Amino acid sequence: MAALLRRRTGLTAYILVMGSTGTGKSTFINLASGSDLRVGTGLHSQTATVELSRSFKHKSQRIIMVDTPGFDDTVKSDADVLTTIATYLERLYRKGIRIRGIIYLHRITDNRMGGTALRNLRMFEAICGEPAMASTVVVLNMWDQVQPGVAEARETELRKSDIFFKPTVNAGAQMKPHWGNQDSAAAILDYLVARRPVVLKIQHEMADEHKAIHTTSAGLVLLGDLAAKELKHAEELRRIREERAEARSRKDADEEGGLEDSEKSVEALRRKLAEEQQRLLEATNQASDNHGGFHRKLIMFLRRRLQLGH
Ligand SMILES: Nc1nc2c(ncn2[C@@H]2O[C@H](COP(=O)(O)OP(=O)(O)O)[C@@H](O)[C@H]2O)c(=O)[nH]1
Ligand SMILES: [Mg+2]
Repeated sequence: MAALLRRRTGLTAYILVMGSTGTGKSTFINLASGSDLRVGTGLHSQTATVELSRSFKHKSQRIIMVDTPGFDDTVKSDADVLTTIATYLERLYRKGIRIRGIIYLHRITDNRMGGTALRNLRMFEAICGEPAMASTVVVLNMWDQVQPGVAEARETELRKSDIFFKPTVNAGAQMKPHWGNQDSAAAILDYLVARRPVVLKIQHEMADEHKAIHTTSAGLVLLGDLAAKELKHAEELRRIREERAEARSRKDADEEGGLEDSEKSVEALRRKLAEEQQRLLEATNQASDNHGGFHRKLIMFLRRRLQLGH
C-alpha cells in the first residue's frame, strides 16, 4: 500500500500557484482542474490557507495544483501567510514530494507595480529561489480588461524592466499569456509538467539547513519590509505629536482632539506591526544560536525593541 502510494505521489506533478490576492489564482486552478475553490473580489474570497485542487489528469499526467494566499496584509498578516506557505512546503519536501512547476500570476491590468504587487513578487522570488525559475511560468492574465495596444506595451515593460520580471525571465522563467480559456491553461500546464522537479529555496533552507522561518531569505525580506513600514509610522507619529503640541499651545481643543485620534490609530498600527514581527520570531523551529552574527544581531535588536514597545 505504502509503495503504491509512493509510486502514485511520485507520478503526480505538483504545481505551485502564487501571486497577489485577486490575480486569479483560484480561477485558473478551477479552470485547469475542474475544482471548486472559492473565487471572488471581496475579503471573504481570500484564500487564507494553502488549498489543493482535486487530483486531475492532463493528457496522461496526473496533477495537483497548490493554491496559496497572497501577501496582502488584510485577512492574515504577511508573517502568518509566510508561515502558512513555508510550513506547507517544508512538509511536502519532507514527505519526498517535489514541486514540478510554478505559476506566478500577474494581471496585465496592473499598470504600476504598487506596494502589494512588488511585495508579492519579492516574496515569491525569495521563497522559490533562482534555480526554480527554470520551472516557472509568469502568467499574465485579464487581457480582456485593457485595450490591445496598451496591453502589449505593458507586457514589454513587465518583461524588460529590472524591478518587474526581467530578473525572473533572465533566471529562466517563461512569460506566457492566459486568455481565460481551457486551451491557454492547457498550454501552460504542457510546459510545466515537462520540467524537472525542483527544490525550492525555502524548502532547502528549512529542511536541510534547519533555518528558522525568520532567518530564511523570505523571512528576512519580510522583516526588512516590516522595518521600513515601522520607520514610516515612527515618522508620522513624530509629525502628529509636533502638530498636537502646536495645537495645544494655540489652545485649539478641536484640532488637538482630532490629532489625538490620529496618534492613537498610528500607535495601533505600530503595535500591530510589532506583534507581526513577534509572531514571525515565534514561528521558529530552531534556536537562533546556530545562525550567523548578522541574523543574531537582527533578532536581538527586534526582541529588545518589542520589549520596549510593550
Ligand atoms: N477578466 C478576467 N477576470 C478574471 C480572470 N481570472 C480571474 N478573474 C476574476 O478576478 C477575481 C479574482 O479571482 P480569484 O481567482 O479569486 O483570485 P485569487 O485571489 O488570486 O485566487 C474574480 O472576480 C475573478 O472572476 C481572467 O482571466 N480574466
Ligand atoms: Mg484565491
